[in-house]
Amino acid sequence: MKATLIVKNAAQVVTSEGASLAPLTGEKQGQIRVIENGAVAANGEQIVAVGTTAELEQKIETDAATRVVDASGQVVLPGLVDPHTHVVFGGSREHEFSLKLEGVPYLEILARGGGILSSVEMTRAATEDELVAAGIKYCRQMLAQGTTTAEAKSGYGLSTEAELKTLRAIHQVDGAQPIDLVPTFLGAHAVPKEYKGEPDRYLDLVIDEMLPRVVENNLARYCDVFCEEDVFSVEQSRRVLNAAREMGLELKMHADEIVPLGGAELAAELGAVSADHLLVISDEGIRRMAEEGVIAVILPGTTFYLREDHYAPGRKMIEAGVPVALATDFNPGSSPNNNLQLIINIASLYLRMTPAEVINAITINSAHAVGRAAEVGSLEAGKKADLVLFDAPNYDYLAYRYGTNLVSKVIKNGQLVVEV
Ligand code: IZC
Ligand code: ZN
Repeated sequence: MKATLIVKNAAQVVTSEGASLAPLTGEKQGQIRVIENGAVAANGEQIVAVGTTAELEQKIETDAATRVVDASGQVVLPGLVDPHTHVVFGGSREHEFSLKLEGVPYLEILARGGGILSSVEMTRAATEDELVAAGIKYCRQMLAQGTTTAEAKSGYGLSTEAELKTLRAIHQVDGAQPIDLVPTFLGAHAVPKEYKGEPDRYLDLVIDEMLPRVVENNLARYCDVFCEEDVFSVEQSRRVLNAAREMGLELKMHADEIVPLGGAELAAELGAVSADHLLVISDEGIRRMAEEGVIAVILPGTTFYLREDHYAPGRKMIEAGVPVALATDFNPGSSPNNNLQLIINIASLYLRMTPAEVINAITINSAHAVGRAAEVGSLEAGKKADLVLFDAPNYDYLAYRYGTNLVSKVIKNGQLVVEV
C-alpha cells in the first residue's frame, strides 16, 4: 500500500472507531482505542492505515517522496473539532472586563447596550476584508493549538447586510487557511438597538429577509438562536428555527445557559443537531435530548470565564445517554479562549468527565455536532488525514497538564501545517 505520509513510533495513537454514523453515548463515550507504539499512514489527503508501527512498516510502501514523521514520546489524536465558535467578529471587548470584575452580570452589560451589542457596533464598522484578516489570525492560533475543523457563527451583524458580510467573511477565512469552517447563521443572537423592545419585529426581518438571502447564497449549514431571558424566548426561538428548517437549514440552539427556559426541550422537539451550554438544563430536558439524540455541546470555558457558580451537568448527561461534545465558544465577550486544550482541563476537573470521554467529546462527537463525522473526528482508513501530535507520554497527561500548548505538530489533509 502506498503512502505519502507516515507518522510512526507514537507512544499512543488514541481514537474512537466505528462511530462515524452516530455519536458515542453512555459507556461508549468513555471507550477509546489506544495503540501503543502506534502509526498512521496517509496517501494524499486520506488516511490509508492505522495500527502499530510494526504492522504499518509491513503494509506500507514508502519511497523517497514519503514524508516520515517520528512521533516518539508523543500522543497522536485526530485533529480536534471545535463545534461552537463565534470566530469572526470586529474589535474586542477588554474595555468591558473591568465592569465584569466589578461584578456586573453578563446580561446586565448586554441590557446597557454593551456586550454582544458593542461587538455588533465594531463588526458593522469593519470591512469584510478586516473581518477576514482577524478571522484568519484567530484560526491560525486555533490550528497551532490542535484544532483542524471548527464551526463558525455569524451574529454580530444583526442587519441583513452585516450578517451576509460576516457569513461571506467566514467562507473566505475557510478558504484562506487550513482549518475547515462549518458556517452557522445566528441572526437571532440579540435584538439590535434599532429594534430595541421589539424582538418580534426584528425576528420578522430575520425570517423574511435574512434567512432567504442566507439560503439563496448557500452561506450556512445551520441556523442557531440565543434562547435566553431578555434575549429570545422559547416561543420566539421556535419561530425562527421552524422557518430555518423549512428553508433547508439544520438547527442548533444556545439553550438553558443562564436562566432555565426549556431550551433543551425545544431542541428535542425540533430535532436540532445540538443544544449548547445547558448549565441549567432540567431533568426533563436531559431525558428528551437523550430520547431524540440531540448532542449536548458543553462550553465549560464560558462557565469559567463568567464565574458562574456551577457547570453544566456533564456526568449526569452522559449517564442519561445524551451524546456529549465540548467546544471553546470562542467569542469576544463570554469566552475569549480558542484553545481546546484548556477545555480538556476544565471538563475533566469540573464536569467530572474522564480523559477518554473528553477526547471523544472534542473529536468524534464534535464532528457529529458539525455534520462532518463521515470525514473527520477519528483516525480510520478513508477519513481525512487530520492529525495532531502532542508532546505527552500518554493521553491522561493532556488532562493533567494545563496552560501550556502541548501541540508539537499538526497535519491537515495529509500535509504538515504546524511544526513547533
Ligand atoms: O459576544 O457575548 N453568549 N453569545 C451568547 C455570546 C455569549 C457571545 C458574546
Ligand atoms: Zn455561543
